[in-house]
Amino acid sequence: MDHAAEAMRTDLMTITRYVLNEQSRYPESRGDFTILLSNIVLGCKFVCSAVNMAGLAKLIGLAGETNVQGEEQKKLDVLSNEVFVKALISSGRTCILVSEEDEEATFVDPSLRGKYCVVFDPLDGSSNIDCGVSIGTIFGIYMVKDKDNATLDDVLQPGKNMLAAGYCMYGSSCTLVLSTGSGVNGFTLDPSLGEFILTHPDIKIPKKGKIYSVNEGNAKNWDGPTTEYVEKCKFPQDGSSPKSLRYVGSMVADVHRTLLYGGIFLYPGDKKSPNGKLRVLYEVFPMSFLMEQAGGQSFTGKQRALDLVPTKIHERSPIFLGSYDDVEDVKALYAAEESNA
Ligand code: FDP
Repeated sequence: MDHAAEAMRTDLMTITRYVLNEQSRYPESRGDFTILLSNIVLGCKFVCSAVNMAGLAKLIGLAGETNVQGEEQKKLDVLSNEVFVKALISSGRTCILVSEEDEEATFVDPSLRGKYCVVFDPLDGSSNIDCGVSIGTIFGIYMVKDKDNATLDDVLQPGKNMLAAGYCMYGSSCTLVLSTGSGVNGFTLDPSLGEFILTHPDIKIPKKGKIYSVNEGNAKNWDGPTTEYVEKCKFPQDGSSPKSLRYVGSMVADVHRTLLYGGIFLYPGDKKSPNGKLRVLYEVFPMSFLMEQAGGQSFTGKQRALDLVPTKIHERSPIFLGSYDDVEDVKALYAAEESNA
């Protein structure tokens, strides 16, 4: 028997153990972040189990229908939102919540307030639920300035001020990818233990990739640099091989593949939607934070994505993120367009 290998296999690094280890590096820490994170993890486990049941939705009425008992059931995205909002508030560690599902920000009752603001999309890519394609939860965490005088400005901050960001992908396995500002780690849910186990330590995105990921159905309305970039992916002029196209249409799945295999994910602005589709606070920022922490880049077409200062909680922005060199190519095309203007 290989005792060293056996010891490794039985020495499980759960996400809670990982965060507690991180916390021990800060003697002043009182465990608030660990408590907040364990409530986020609880929300992810709940949504994972609900998503796994989605195929049975017609039978048991998970998808906004009436179930066999004649009870009205909530749609999965609405249900996921309720679970996250309740888990976050009950943690006693949050102050302001911004959810994709809620038009207004939630200011937590002063008696339950803590120091963190959480921005999140409880079930991103929800148009994919009914066909069983991977979907996910995305979140970012800020620190409030003064919890007794919290204002929207506490969340309308550039992404570079986030303390942590992550996503949980509900796919062939349930994977939670997290950065607390010192690298990126991936944890996979072991359903038999009900625990997220560290399976992808210190994720680094390849410096250059072989895949581009975009909704090409919008090409007719793209601007010059985006059109030129995608053309270069298909017909490279420098002797390199063309890139492969992969597009799930579910941001968490497309970004997860980009992070692991390298390449670029783009949702550009176009003539119909100059700001693109994706939301700054709970899609663009957390994914950009993870990309940079993994050694990649994220660009809006004008600037580093994490430098953006949102003025509205549901603001959108064009986004190009992924391998360092691939994003560098996009930046060069936008710079060339600007210098020709
Ligand atoms: P969805 O509309 O299914 O909720 O922002 C949401 C999102 O999915 C992303 O997850 C995904 O990357 C994008 O929209 C897909 O948009 P297109 O259908 O326009 O390609």
